[in-house]
Amino acid sequence: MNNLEEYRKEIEAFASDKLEEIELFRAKFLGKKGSLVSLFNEIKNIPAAERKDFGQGINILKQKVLEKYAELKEKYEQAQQKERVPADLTRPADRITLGARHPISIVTKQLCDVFKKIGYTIAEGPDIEDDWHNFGALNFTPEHPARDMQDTFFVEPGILLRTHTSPVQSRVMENHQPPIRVVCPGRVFRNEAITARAHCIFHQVEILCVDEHISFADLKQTLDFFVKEMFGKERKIRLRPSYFPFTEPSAEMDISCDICKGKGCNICKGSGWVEILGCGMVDPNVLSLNGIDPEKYSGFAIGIGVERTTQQLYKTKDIRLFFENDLRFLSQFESL
Ligand code: 2U9
Repeated sequence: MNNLEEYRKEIEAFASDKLEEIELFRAKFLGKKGSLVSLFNEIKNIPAAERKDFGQGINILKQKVLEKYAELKEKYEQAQQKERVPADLTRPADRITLGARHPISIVTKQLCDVFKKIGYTIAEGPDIEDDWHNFGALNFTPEHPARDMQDTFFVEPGILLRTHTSPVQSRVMENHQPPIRVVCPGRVFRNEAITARAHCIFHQVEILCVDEHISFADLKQTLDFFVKEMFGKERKIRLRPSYFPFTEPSAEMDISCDICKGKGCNICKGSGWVEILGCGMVDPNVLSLNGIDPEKYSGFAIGIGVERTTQQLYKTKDIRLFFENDLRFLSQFESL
């Protein structure tokens, strides 16, 4: 019992503001080889009559140690808190890493902006289309061999992933009478093998102009303006006759290849020219199919492949880079 009294005095007298000493105090009494453990082991040697008081005495000491330890630890932590240097509010903030816009988004916007300058408005439509808007309304009869030109992903019979953005223009004509001047950006899908030059998902920007007295000369003027705005005055262009079910006459427009400067490379298939777009006068039958009087109105349409345009502008050689989400590629583009 005398021992207990000694320990009580020692516990009550203990004081320290050093963490190490506080921890040692706790270990001295409560550790595996601590004084109180030894006292508990003593119980069996104490006469039965005194055993109860002895046991209670040890428990009281244990309680005192725990209280003292908690009190000193709390004081220590409060002191630490006060000593801590306040934050430097004038310190410049950490840099925020800005994401970059995808090159396809950058170029899609540039293409749309060129046409917005001359009075076109943007029209968009669904990626999943019906057979009528993707094919029927654009002069593809059910057995039309041109359907084979665009290998289609079908969702269910009659419902498909659009193979071009032309159904958007069909929907515009369905709902509006001329004058119509729309630019239609969007993602399109074709069941094609993925190579450096082709992908099963790609992007188009299509233009439709329908009004009274629209002629091929208006189309050529618009193409001329577009190429000068987009690629600069020094780029050469050439038009080649072509065929599309929805335009007559139709043409394809090439610009001189900027990657090899006309010498020939894998992008231009060695020709020095890159096909940038297709175009033509809207077939009168397409106007009729979409509720517009071909006797009164005529129009032209232009279809631009965004990936090809982007490759020309940024001199990238492999179309797959646009779809791989590799940050080493994507972070090279501007964020604004
Ligand atoms: C309507 C009427 C006519 C859209 C056109 C093209 C020519 C064309 C290609 C360019 C590159 C597709 O991505 S690409 O492979 N497009 O050549 N597209 S005329 O003509 C239309 C569209 C809608 C109602």
